[in-house]
Amino acid sequence: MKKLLSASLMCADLTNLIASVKELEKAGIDYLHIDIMDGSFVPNITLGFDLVNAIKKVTDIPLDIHMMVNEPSKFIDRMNLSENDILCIHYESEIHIHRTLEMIKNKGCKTGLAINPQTPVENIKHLTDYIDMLLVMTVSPGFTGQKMFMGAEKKVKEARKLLEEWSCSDMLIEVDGNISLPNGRKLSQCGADIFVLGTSALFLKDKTIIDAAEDFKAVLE
Ligand code: S6P
Ligand code: MG
Repeated sequence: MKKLLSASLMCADLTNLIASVKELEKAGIDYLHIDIMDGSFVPNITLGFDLVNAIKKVTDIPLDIHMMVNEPSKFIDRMNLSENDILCIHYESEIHIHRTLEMIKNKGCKTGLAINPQTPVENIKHLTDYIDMLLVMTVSPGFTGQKMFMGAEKKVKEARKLLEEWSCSDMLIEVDGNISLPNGRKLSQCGADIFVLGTSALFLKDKTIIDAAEDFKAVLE
């Protein structure tokens, strides 16, 4: 399966977001990762629905929306998405998660389900028919610039193995948090398909976005 890059917009230059998006287009980035936090599911507040709808108007890069909010079902209607966009919610964020996944499916975009470091991959077993992408969090969600948790490689390997056992090998595995060049290479070998790139590999002080993206693609080959 082709390896895909998703740029985390909360790490971009927020004073000149359009310029960053245009550079990401030139760099051949596959998705724009938009982190939505509510200050309750995670101890931080970041980007929101108006930004999602605004970004949609200025680029054709598909969106990869990561909702770190409690009861995401209340907010799903607030975003105008198309069939190639991914709307990802957290397994831990709602009691009746199946109903919310169904709501996303009915919206016509792709469904993503994220699991925190402590959530076992087995928990998604009976939901696989509703999921296009499994997001294996490689840090506890909430902040940029954290260190990858120690069990991340083992967990991605296990996720890939279980998806095959459940006959869902088409499901994409995304990894998010401290995806540096060495961590990206290791997680790719463990079976990850989509890499969320933030301060660890894409938005760097000493490299342009285009050069950083090229370097990242090179380590996955
Ligand atoms: C964090 C959020 C992430 C970060 C990204 C930052 O909870 O979900 O998407 O924006 O992980 O990347 P880095 O390289 O700074 O960890
Ligand atoms: Mg994220």
